[in-house]
Amino acid sequence: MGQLFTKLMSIFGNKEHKVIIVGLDNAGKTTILYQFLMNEVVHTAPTIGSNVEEIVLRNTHFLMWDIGGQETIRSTWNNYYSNTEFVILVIDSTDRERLPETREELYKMLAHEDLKNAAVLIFANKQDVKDSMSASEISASLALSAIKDRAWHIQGCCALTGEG
Ligand SMILES: Nc1nc2c(ncn2[C@@H]2O[C@H](COP(=O)(O)OP(=O)(O)OP(=O)(O)O)[C@@H](O)[C@H]2O)c(=O)[nH]1
Ligand SMILES: [Mg+2]
Repeated sequence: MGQLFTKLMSIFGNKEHKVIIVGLDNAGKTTILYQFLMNEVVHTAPTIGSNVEEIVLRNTHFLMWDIGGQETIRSTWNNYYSNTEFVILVIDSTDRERLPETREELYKMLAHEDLKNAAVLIFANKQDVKDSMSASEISASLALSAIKDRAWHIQGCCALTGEG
């Protein structure tokens, strides 16, 4: 039994899961990546291209790709899609004006063949800022309840403290 478990763990436990972190520029993607990696806030500059880190959470290995969110870079997101198991969409909850733009990017991603089996985690980031939109407000604006073809979850968070 023990041996079997060890064998199964060696097959499943060490598998690396590919995660992509996407969202508009300034959403907090890079801050979140390094909060995951080091439990620290790093000083960031806008990401041109991507950052990648291997992160181990409860014995599970994730290869996390943090991709730049500036408009010109968004057209390259699809180069990162193949074999992605989890999409983390980061939203700046203070940025009401650009929520429709995020919504457009989200539904474009969901329609992409390479992401049809990927689960989606949405971080409603910057919850520390007064008057930021709540996770439920964002959920309604993005019509998340209409997503029936995959697992998804929305979570309010603050990348500066790691809360959420
Ligand atoms: N108040 C507050 N500021 C945050 C939070 N998360 C990130 N920031 C700030 O938001 C700014 C942008 O963060 P980044 O992590 O560089 O954003 P990004 O999504 O990687 O941006 P691009 O690389 O341009 O796509 C930085 O000044 C961060 O310190 C948060 O939870 N609360
Ligand atoms: Mg970045």
